[in-house]
Amino acid sequence: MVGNQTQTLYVKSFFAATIREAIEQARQELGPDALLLNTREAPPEARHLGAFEAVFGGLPASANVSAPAAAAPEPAASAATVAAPTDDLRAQVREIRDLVARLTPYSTSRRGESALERALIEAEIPAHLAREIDEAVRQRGSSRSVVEIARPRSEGLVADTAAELEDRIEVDSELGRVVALVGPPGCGKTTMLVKLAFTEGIGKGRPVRLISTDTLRVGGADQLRTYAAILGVPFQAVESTAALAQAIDSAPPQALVLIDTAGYGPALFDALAVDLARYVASRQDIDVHLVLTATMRPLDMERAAGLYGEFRPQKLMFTRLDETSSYAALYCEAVRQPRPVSFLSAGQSIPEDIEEARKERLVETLVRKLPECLSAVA
Ligand SMILES: Nc1nc2c(ncn2[C@@H]2O[C@H](COP(=O)(O)OP(=O)(O)OP(=O)(O)O)[C@@H](O)[C@H]2O)c(=O)[nH]1
Ligand SMILES: [Mg+2]
Repeated sequence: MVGNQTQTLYVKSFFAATIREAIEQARQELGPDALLLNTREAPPEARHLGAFEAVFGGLPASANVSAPAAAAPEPAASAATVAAPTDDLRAQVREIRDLVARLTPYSTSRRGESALERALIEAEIPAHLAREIDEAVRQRGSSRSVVEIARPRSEGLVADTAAELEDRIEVDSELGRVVALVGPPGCGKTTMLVKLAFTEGIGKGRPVRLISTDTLRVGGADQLRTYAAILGVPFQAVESTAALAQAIDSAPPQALVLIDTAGYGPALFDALAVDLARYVASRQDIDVHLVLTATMRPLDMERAAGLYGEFRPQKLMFTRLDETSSYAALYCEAVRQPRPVSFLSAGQSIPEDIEEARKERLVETLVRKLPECLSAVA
């Protein structure tokens, strides 16, 4: 292993029995900022130093290179080249790093799209978001150390993409004292509410109060009334916002108050839900969660979110994760909103099928599909 430097840009060769060893030596000596410029079999005149050569470039500030600035070049057989004509060498180094990153699988451009971008689209991520994620992953790639860049394609790219996907969403399973679930008909509000009563109330030794505002439909409140009886917790069906206010305010301060609402489609929402929505939105102490199903099409999710936006939900819940093999739609809705995801449901069993939202879980199907999608578009 030999080399020399100027005070500006240096280029240095490392020789070893394998390329990996040469890169590791370079990393130890030069640190993570040095750039891998080339690897090759060692030329005959340097073969005695090692079978392979890894050529690195960088700025002296980032390297532990001991030769003085004016050191004379070493003999040709083992010497590295020196070059550095411009003032803005840091910019040059960045450029070279980007170039190296572009030569790696972070972007294997064809028809203007990168492989990752096309793989994300294949995994049902909309084109504009796929492009943004691809760009961000490329940035991550270009700021990685050369050794990491040199890692096999799948490891680095999938790990960077998973990290980028996770960074774009929030999770928060902290419940307020008073919680209301709102959302389209049949999305799983009542079922989720009962699961919460079990796990977040009774399971944690906390008193629970169940309230249903679903009193316009015949038998609307009966399901929750029955569960309240099974759980042995107080239940109240309220027919007006005044009655709702009274029910909330009369609950003990330490109680978890869970409010169920009826689901209304666009045709009935204005007539039947707006008063309740305005009241709920006006109360700062109500923690409103919008419940959507993982099986909804992205546009339908967006429309439902628009309609139920009247309630000013602070968080999102997703149900029916068990009924789909792709979480792309729910992931994109969580990114689009952007509101934290609180709880997930992947089945009908009460209380088993509830889980606190975790980022890895929300990107799980996308990350699992990625290697397959990458090889499909390669
Ligand atoms: N497969 C599956 N079914 C679910 C899940 N969550 C709820 N369900 C089922 O979906 C159906 C509707 O659930 P509800 O809790 O009554 O839905 P809702 O939002 O209260 O319905 P409305 O009050 O009519 O608006 C029930 O049969 C539930 O068992 C889930 O995560 N997976
Ligand atoms: Mg219901």
